[in-house]
Amino acid sequence: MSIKFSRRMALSALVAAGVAASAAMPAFASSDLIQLRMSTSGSATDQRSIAMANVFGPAIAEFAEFKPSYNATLFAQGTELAAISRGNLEMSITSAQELAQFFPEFSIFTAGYVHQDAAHQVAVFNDPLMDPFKQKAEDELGIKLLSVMYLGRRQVNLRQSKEDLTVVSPADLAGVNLRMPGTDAWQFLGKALGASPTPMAFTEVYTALQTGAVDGQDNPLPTVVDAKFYEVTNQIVLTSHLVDLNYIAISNAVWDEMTSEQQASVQAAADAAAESGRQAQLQKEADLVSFLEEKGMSIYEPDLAAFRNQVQTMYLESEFAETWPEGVLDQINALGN
Ligand code: KDO
Repeated sequence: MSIKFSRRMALSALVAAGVAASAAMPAFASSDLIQLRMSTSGSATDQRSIAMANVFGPAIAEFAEFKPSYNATLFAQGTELAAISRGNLEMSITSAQELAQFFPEFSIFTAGYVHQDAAHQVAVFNDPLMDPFKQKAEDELGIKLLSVMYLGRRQVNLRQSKEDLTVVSPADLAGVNLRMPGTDAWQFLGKALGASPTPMAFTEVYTALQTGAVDGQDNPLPTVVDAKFYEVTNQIVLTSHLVDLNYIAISNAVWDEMTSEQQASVQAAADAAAESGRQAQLQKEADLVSFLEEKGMSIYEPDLAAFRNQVQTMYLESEFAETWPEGVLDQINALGN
């Protein structure tokens, strides 16, 4: 595992140019409504997308046109932040893993078994400990993080039947070719689980599972259902290794052109959308075990202490932990149960 500081430096130059370019090109269309194009790799039926379309968009419709685009059709997964910085996009539903490519310290929010639940994510996001992280994204990337969205507890989802492979501890995942999204922080999480991680964009995962190009993937239960991964896999191991989040991200240049009333409306709309999506996703997580069992999936808990011990130890001994600001992990833990 290596953290690519050199890439970060290269990206800083690109971003500096992009921020300047975006400032010169305000995102106003002839209609005078502020144009807010949002690119996400999520589907239109994902709860985060639904919340943005049904709560965020209508709440700001008086002065802004919210134009979401799904399934990474506008920008490929992981390229949205650079697109916003260059002034080619106004919004995305981004991840800490993507931000960690620019700012390695964001990897603290990507580490397994750090966030405890949805409420803990909100407490962390709204705590002053987040201020330097948010400020850096604004200053160096031209991106404002508006609110935190709940994606859910990531579980290990495999093609093998439970009879052929029962996963009790990380040792059982040795040699398992586990698709993880394509950044260093994601790949490390796959390794920490004991698997052999393979980088792949989300939109390619169904086919890769169907053809056997990978043995499995990890995502929360609502995503397994939304993307129909249950059609091409046989078991889910409830590792809950990452209580996963996304941030609602918006271009700073566009934000700065809004009036303070518009900014307040956008902020309130983002918070309301995040809350609505969070409640919907939590409900789905609770409901979907029986749905998936009816579809023939084996769903079971492994030795959670064994997974937690291995994952936490590997993170603390990693180069990632060296980038975490002093004391922040303790502050995060203190905000939990
Ligand atoms: C994924 O690629 O597995 C992931 O769950 C990563 C998340 O950060 C998020 O981008 C998500 O995909 C997509 O929105 C699809 O749900």
